[in-house]
Amino acid sequence: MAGPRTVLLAAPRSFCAGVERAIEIVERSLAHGPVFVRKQIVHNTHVVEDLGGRGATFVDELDEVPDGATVVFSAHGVSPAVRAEADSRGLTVVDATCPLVARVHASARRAAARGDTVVLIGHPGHEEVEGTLGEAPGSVLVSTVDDVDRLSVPDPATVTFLAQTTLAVDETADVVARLRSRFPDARGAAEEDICYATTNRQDALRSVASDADLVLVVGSANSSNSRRLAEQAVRQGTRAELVDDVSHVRPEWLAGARTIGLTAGASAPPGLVDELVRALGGLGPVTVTERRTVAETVRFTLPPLPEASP
Ligand code: 0CJ
Ligand code: F3S
Repeated sequence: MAGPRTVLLAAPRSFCAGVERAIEIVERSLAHGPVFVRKQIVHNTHVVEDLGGRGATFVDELDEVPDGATVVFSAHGVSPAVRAEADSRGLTVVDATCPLVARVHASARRAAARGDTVVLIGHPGHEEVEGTLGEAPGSVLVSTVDDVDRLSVPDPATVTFLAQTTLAVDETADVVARLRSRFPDARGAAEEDICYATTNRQDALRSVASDADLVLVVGSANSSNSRRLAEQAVRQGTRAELVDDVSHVRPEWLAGARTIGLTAGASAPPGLVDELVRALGGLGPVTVTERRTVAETVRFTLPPLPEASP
């Protein structure tokens, strides 16, 4: 048995309103007939496995979807080219793009319409970034302050800054500061594109990580917002591990960790956190304390869903 431990639970943690909506969209669509989902509905192996077990078929691209079938677009959004392809194929589209991603897409379209070059702050290859870049042809992606220093745009006076919704708030502030010094006339408040759930989970973890010997983040390796949580704890000087679930926690990580900070990314089911707390309790006496920095009340309405098949 290990000695007494404290678990500091960061709150808010786990599912956000956009993820709850996306999962409900797939669940409700399944009630009407076969459902294909383009990409992972959210970046979480458990969510994808669970919906797969309930009948959803996950595909990488639309050419794997039969003509006339129902396809759900993931929470991360798609580029206009993907929408056009779905239209031309006669697919029934149910759009699970998070409304807060859709808001960034709308900003990108407005910027492109006035002739601005969109400078998007984000991570290369991420699905959300591909969707947003697609909304503004000629847009450019930057991830770091060094990228900003190397950046060249056709006209420095007509630039709009936007950001991926799941970035680290503190790192993004540094990139935006450098962008503003290079392009003082630019439009766009990129920091405001980082969504409430990302910001809240980072704030909550900040208050926990400084008092912890180890931080465990429940989330999948390809989840941007979950990875940002683990990186943030490390920047605060606390060891951190990102785990899909309790089975990935290595006993040696826990050695000497009297206080464990615990959080979960916006795509990680809350039950996985409960499971982890129970498992820690099985190793020795544990005091669990939740530290809440803010109450979340955001809820999103569902989009139109397919009619029941005859
Ligand atoms: O971009 C989003 C709409 C966030 C969705 C929820 O999180 P996740 O892990 O699926 O996506 P990220 O990789 O963007 O954090
Ligand atoms: Fe949307 Fe933010 Fe969640 S963009 S899906 S509310 S992490």
